[in-house]
Amino acid sequence: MWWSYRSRDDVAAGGWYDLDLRRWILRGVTMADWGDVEIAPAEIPGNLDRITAAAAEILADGSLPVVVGGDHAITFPVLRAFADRGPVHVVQLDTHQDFVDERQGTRFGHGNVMRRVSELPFVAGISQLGLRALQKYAEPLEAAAAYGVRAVSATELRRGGPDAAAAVVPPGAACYLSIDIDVLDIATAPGTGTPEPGGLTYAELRDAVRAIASRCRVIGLDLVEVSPPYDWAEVTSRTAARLLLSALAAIAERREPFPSAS
Ligand SMILES: [Mn+2]
Repeated sequence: MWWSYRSRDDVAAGGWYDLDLRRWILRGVTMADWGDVEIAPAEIPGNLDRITAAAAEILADGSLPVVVGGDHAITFPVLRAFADRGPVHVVQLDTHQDFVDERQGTRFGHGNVMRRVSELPFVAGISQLGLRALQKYAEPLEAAAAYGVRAVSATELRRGGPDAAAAVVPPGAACYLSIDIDVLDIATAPGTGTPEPGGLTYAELRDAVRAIASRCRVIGLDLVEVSPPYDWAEVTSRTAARLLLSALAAIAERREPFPSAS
């Protein structure tokens, strides 16, 4: 999916009146569905390359990539498309750190993704918010700490609210936002592969995203790990869709240009 600030005659952009905010959101903002990236189940490097190429096309168009998954592994290949666009700070909302280097021969799965992201030379830092999973091994914890991850637990985020989210995001920086739906409580987002109790409410997550979007300059985002076959009554899908609209509205209100390729 891509989204453009530029007005386009062929796409209606009337926006929505948000009864909670008491104002119009996303008026004049156009969006378009870029389609799906074709995935071959047994061809991991090729899949990653196709995802990077698709994200690069969206960036070359001058639009904001909004990538919906699916497996959290996609964050790494999407970020590779930003290689020539200056330093990027990554903000991850997730139950898990996803910092495992290798497990059973896998280095590019959804549990490895932030480790691989940390190795990208243009990634200036990583903030992880909403953490609360149980973890068996110390090595990923130590690697994340050694890298200098700015971590905010689920409890810290709940108690500190949007200010706790904003505090770990560098002001004015170009940020890539990665939202793993399992940061929400298991009751709010049951349709995901590794749900956990003790997570955020929808409103807590939305307010954190708004705080992040007003603190830094979001240049791309993904929302991942929504799994419709595991869902009930479209609870997770509807929550994810509404969250994306709220996130895009907050990003649009900053109205700063995207970084161009150097
Ligand atoms: Mn994740």
